[in-house]
Amino acid sequence: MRLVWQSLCVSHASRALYDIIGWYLKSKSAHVEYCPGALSIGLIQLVEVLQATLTISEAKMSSYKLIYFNGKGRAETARFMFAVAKQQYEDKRVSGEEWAEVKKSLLFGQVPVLEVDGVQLTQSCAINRFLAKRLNLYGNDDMEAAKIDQVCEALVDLGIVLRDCLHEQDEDRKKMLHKKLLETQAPRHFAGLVKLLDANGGDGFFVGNKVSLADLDAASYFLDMVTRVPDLKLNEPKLVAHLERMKAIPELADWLKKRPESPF
Ligand SMILES: N[C@@H](CCC(=O)N[C@@H](CS)C(=O)NCC(=O)O)C(=O)O
Repeated sequence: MRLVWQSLCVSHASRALYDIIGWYLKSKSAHVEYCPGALSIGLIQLVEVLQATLTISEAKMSSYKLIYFNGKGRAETARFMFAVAKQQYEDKRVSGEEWAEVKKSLLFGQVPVLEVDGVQLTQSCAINRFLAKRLNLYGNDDMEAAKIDQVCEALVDLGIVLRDCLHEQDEDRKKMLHKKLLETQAPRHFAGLVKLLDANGGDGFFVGNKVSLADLDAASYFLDMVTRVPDLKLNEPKLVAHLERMKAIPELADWLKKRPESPF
């Protein structure tokens, strides 16, 4: 994609500034063509538009390979982001036979792993944030990004309790964890999430005025993770309505229709 950086001048000083920025952007990317002189529009807006366009074009031009098992688990939020952003990627699902060999090649011997232009990234939260930034799903500013993190971290906490409960082998302890999850931890987390939705208007997104990592992470949890625990119901109408809104996003609806069957 070719961008034309048109430097504009209101005064000699601003002209110099435009030229410096134009030169800087060109030095950073071969996709910017710097043409001094011409049109007059606001410097800040222009820089913002350029930065956003560069980020998007950088995201679109990279190659992505997501490595996980044939499951939703810790990889599905990333898949939701790829779907909503209409970003191409390789969805590599490692089979049981391949796993021992693949494991040796991974930094922590675990998945998910995201390869970006051949560079390996591990840890689902780091992968999700990286993708959210790349795919313009991380809010409009630092405050929105922090609010998005807030939702994701609450879901991580809930996920820990949920997995503890699922994986516990001791029957008595499993019962105790299950009761605690149903009676204390899930209601507390659900209530907090409803408060965050309410604080943002109640019937839209978790943060700001557009879909973000927070919404897609919540959708992935409530659609897949929560259903794995017997008797755990998403019994907050506002969270159910939020999930329905997410499922209605055409690109996500399309992914949900075509995603492979998987055991978890
Ligand atoms: N903190 C890591 C945990 C990764 C993790 O536990 N991965 C599991 C699958 S969900 C795994 O690779 N298990 C196989 C193994 O450890 O051999 C993350 O969030 O990515």
